[in-house]
Amino acid sequence: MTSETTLTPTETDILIVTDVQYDFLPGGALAVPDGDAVIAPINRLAQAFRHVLLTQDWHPPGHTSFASSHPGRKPFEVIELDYGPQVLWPDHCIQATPGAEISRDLHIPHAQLVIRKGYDPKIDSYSGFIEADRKTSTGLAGYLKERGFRRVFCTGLALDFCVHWTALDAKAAGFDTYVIEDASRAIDTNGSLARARDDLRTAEVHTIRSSQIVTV
Ligand code: VGL
Ligand code: ZN
Repeated sequence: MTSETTLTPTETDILIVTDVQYDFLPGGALAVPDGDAVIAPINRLAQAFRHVLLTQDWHPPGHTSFASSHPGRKPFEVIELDYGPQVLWPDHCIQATPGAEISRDLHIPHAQLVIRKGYDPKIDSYSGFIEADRKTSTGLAGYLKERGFRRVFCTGLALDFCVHWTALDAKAAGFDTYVIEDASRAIDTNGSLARARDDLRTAEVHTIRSSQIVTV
């Protein structure tokens, strides 16, 4: 699609709102630069979608993705785990802590599902679909297929990690997939944003602006 095309959400479209949680917002443990800028566009977009689901990063204390779990390591370093390279993060989104709560400034009472991810102590999960071992499924693709969805629209935090992997996996699962760029913000560590954009383009995930969604 071209950049001027507009889209009207239908019964077979779903909006995915990724990880709009206090730890990723200003003042949080892993604050995404300008992260709170996603809230207004997401609230606006959500009005146009009958079907919305949220994801929630949800780690146990001592999670393998935390730098604090690896003596001598610092946040944003990359280490090799059983399943491959892993960026190490500050402790964040610990289950049932205030930082793991979804922002109360999101106004999406009609959201139908919250999918939690990253709860296995030994496996990270950026994607809402498949964990970082690239084997363990969250069940989300099956859920969306069983309900007859065809197009998936991705928003939230962070563009170069959880939104990126969620969009790639949605596409790989057979959904026509869109990332709504101005409803997302990036962490951008070690070139991650440029890589994410390349990967999305290669995978033929569409990148659009929220103004292209008809929200009457
Ligand atoms: C995320 C890093 C670690 C994200 C989650 O939501 O993009 N990034 N955990
Ligand atoms: Zn995380």
